[in-house]
Amino acid sequence: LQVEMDFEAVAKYSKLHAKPPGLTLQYGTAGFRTKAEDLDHTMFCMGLLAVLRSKQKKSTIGVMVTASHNPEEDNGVKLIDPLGEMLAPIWEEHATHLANAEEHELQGVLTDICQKEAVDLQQEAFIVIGRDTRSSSKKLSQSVIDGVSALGGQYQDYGLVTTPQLHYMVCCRNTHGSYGTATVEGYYQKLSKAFVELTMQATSQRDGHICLKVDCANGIGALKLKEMERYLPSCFVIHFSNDGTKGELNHQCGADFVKVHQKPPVGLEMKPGERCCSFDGDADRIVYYYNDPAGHFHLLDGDKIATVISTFLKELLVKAGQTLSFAVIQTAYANGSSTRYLEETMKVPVHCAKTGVKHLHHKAQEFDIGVYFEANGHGTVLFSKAAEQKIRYQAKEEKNNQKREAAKMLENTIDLINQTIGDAVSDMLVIEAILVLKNLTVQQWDSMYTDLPSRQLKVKVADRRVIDTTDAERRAVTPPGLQERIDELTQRFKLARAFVRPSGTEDIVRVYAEADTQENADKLAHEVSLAVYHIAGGVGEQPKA
Ligand code: G16
Repeated sequence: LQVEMDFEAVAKYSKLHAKPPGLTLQYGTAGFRTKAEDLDHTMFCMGLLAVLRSKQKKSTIGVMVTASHNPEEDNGVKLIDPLGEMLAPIWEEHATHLANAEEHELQGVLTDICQKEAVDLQQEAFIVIGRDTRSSSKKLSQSVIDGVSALGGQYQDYGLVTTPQLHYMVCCRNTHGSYGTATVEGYYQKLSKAFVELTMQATSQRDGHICLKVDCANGIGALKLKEMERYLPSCFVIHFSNDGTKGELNHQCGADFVKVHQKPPVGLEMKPGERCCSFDGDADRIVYYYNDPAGHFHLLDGDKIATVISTFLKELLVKAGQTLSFAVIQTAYANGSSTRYLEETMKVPVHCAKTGVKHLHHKAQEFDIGVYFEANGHGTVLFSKAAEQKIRYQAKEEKNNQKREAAKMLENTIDLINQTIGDAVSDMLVIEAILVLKNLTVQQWDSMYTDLPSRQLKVKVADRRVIDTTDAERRAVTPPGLQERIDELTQRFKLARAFVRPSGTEDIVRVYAEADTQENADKLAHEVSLAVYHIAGGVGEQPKA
């Protein structure tokens, strides 16, 4: 170590953020998440850790205070790595060690991380901080700031921002502005400019109007989309629901509620055929939906979003004459019909990753163009540096008009997409642009393929870590007997598939089932929940049909 760490400052600050006795937390699917009242100490530790990571990478690191889709009383923290991506796995382990260290162990754990990771303590550290609209977030972000200050880090507090906006800021700062300007205005300007340029290329602008109902989950998405509205063309009319003026965050609304319950959020009235979408609590997920004339609800989830975006991109690549490697990354939750459609009809390679965008993101980086979406609406598109250069060059230099136009559209799409992470606002603009450009109604988009009926359930168990999975979470290896029982149950239904996995954001086990009819999917999901309850140590009431 080149210089000593100021342990006195750490000790002084850490006394103000004492660890709740007996609390152990794990850096989960998207950071730490639990009851807000237990998180003060963890937040302080993440301030400390962000400084070490920043010094090691000689880059700006982000700390976002949010529990995204969880209820209002929860909170959490996500760390953001230099290019706006999720924290590297080995640092997740450091995060867990540090957060769980007792007061007298802090110094040792910090020193250990510095040694293992060759952190140069003389290096300056810069941290950007953001938070969602939860009532606990302001105070918790102050705890992060104390952690940053204790190790002498510099910081900028962006205050209320969506999670993807903070990812964007980190990337802008570390690319010295080449990704964009690191302000919320910079974000609005970049996206709206790309959106206008892209949609200008539409030959068949329906009636020229884009009309969309947006359920903002009573979260940060409402504030930020309202701010952005004035940057969008006036023909883009947004009707806000659950904008935080009265309802509770994520309560009977938002992307997670709509996806899991397969029904519209409260507070949003739908006329047949009207295009609607829901964000989640920190606006990194989006799902679309509409009611048909018979009043049936239709959900267009992350799988349908991945499909329409892939179709659009593939068509443009053909028009531009670009041969770039292309793949779609899904998780075990992807509807079987979507995978079949992508592979068999579109002839696109599909890969299955573990839940958590960090896993999908990583896999998507292996291709020139990697489209990744979780069924819950969390996803984006990644373009390799080489692919981006080729497209930008062609958009400028190509002599053939048709090819150049296609390349320009690809270029605008690159600029419209938030490549750092799934982003509800950016994804929404991409989808709206595609629908205009392809002159598609939401029903036409929906009819690309028909989802297999599915059901998701949650089961409470004493310790969800007893369930261990393999094969991208599609099979359970422990506890003994559970997978055998799931296989046995699945065999009883047609076109059936089911799996279970411990959630990394809530203290529950998730159950997923699909089958030929809704009744069968419901039955299978229920039977599997009972298996989890009995074999994996269920607590409380036995799951009801
Ligand atoms: C987070 C992750 C997502 C994941 C979701 C649920 O979303 O970013 O990738 O799908 O949690 O994870 P789990 O099933 O492990 O609870 P968010 O929107 O809550 O940050």
